[in-house]
Amino acid sequence: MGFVTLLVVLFWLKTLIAYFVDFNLNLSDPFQFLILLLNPLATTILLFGLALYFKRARFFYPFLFLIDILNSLLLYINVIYFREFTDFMTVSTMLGYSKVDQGLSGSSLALTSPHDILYWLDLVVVLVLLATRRIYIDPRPVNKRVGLAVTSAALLLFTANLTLGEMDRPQLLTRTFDRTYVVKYLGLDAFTVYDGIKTQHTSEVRSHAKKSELSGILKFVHKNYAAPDKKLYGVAKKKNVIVIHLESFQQFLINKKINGQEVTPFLNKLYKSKATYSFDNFFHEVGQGKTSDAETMLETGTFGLSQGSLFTQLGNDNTFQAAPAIFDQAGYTTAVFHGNVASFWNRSNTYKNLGYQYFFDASYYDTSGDKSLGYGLKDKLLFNDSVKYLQHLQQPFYVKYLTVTNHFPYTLDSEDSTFKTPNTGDKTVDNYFKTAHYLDQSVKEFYHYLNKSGLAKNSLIMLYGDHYGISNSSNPALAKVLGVDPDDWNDYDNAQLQRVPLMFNMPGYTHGKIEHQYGGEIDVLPTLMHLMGMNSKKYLQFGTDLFSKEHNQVVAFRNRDWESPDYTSVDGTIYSNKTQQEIHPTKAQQARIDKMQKHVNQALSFSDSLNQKNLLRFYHPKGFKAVNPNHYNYADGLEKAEKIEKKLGLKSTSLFSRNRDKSTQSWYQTDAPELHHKETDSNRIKITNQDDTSGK
Ligand code: GP9
Ligand code: MN
Repeated sequence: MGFVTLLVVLFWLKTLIAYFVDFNLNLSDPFQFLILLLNPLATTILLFGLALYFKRARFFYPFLFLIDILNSLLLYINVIYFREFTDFMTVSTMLGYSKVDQGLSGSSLALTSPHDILYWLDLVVVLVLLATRRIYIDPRPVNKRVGLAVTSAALLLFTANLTLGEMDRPQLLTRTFDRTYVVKYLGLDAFTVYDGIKTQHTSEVRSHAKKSELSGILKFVHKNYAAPDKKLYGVAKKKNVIVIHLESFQQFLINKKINGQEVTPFLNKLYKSKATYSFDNFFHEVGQGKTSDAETMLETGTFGLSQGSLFTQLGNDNTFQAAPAIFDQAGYTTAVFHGNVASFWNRSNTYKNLGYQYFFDASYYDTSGDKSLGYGLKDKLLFNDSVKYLQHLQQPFYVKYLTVTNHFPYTLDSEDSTFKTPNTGDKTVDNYFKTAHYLDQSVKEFYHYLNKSGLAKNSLIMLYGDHYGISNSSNPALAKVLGVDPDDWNDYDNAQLQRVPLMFNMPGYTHGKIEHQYGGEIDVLPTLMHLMGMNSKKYLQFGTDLFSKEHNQVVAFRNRDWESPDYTSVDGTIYSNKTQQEIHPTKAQQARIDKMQKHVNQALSFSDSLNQKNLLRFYHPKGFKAVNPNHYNYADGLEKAEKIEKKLGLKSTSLFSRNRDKSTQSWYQTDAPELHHKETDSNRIKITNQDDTSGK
């Protein structure tokens, strides 16, 4: 027992060295610190304790040593891997399956560091002590019950650990937004086992998949296809596409006033502008993958998964025929601007499979001091600080801005806002209006630049809210602001609040209006493609063009609830949208309802099967070139863009070239106070770029 304890303690200390010296785990509070201190213990005791089941010393000692060596090896390869990729090694990387994780570049020797000796020293010292009999080999067998007791204690400790983790991060394992989080809360061993089980499951599903399984999906998709409205097909042909992702932004914010002040005056203007097609019955359809689910639908035309995030679970390996690649092959430059770390939602890997040429993540911006909040660079700075990259991209481009400031818990530094919040008694609800107001100002500043630079008139700007910002549990508090009695609040009301904005703004256009048809995020890609004059028919997309006369107005939610112009279905209960009351359907109504439910079930399960089994690898739309993720590297984006600019010379269409090789930054006006803050060493997020191997 003493010997096992000694090795456990030594291994625990080594793990803490890795946690605090080598891994960037970004601890935000003392509670997380406590969990981190504890989390290596449970699995180490569990594994090392197995040795106690061996009665004979000649098995006990070698087994214990072997476990220690293997576990040290796992820890150490992760230390090395982290130094290069700022991520943990997944099982599929270890087994060499993954398409996007390149091997360690250069010599791994360059990635070692003098203190690495500490990862092995304990084993050497203990061996020497054993050999020189300073540690005495005890031949007496341990009682079997001791082994059982230790195993049970370890399992109990693990349960406690998991509970603490879930308390701090609900749905830690089901959502898995970032590998770092799992290691931070549960430790490296638990992460590896968890990841191994998932990998095994995915690869099993895939290896059994056959090309023939595509045929049912193809039939469903073809039957659903909705032909474009001829008047709108190609209205934005050859224009730039600028996607503005409005984080956690719900439709009720549009035209809302608090204490007599408009919350989002600029977006309200865009919303009713003649240059904009806006939608007032448009719903988000995300599941646990939240932002990444919205991205999945918008980029691929397929749904997120029923559990967790497609980006994290399948993003490394899946075959996609997605917007970035489609635009790329139509001659567009494609890029994402996002002020959070690239590993979040596994974007750095997934974007390569989607075919994004550039990813300007947190490592491209000064996020120090007050310039960022928990999810990254503040929006006003994101738009302003992206100009230096945007202006070097060749036009036409398809670019996406992922904002973050309007994100739970909706805190903002006092210098960023004077907006007077309501007083509902729920801090989340109150502050939501403040950060939404900030987001509105950020977009307004960006538009000023778009107009000044002339980009506006050459672009289609698509704005959308990715998902709710106020969860159902806070909706009763919100009800007061919406002028509804909180006591009358029910599931029907929750469902109605899942509306988010969708706007296609084309400065200079004059036929825009507010559209009332029902639709959801799954419908965006075919709609956008048709506006751009791109045929969507050959792609496997699960939504339909919102402007088409044949557009299907049944909106599928990830949990199989749905929304339609007449009815709302929540958990099997049907409400009439007209009376807002539960109905008990007649036979004829029931038949219609069943038909809608069947459509929803089929769409979701066909989409899941397509993605889970990676069936697009068997599908080859004519003229579409398969994406090779290894062609993309997201380090040195600016250098890459400038090189292309130089090569093209007079033919370069970047803003910078068009402005006679002068920066356009001075056209940008922002009142962000942080602009004048010096760069400091403190940072609210940890920035790293996985593709940057220069060691800068
Ligand atoms: C983080 C951001 C937030 O990078 O996209 O994601 P969410 O928590 O909304 O899914
Ligand atoms: Mn989001």
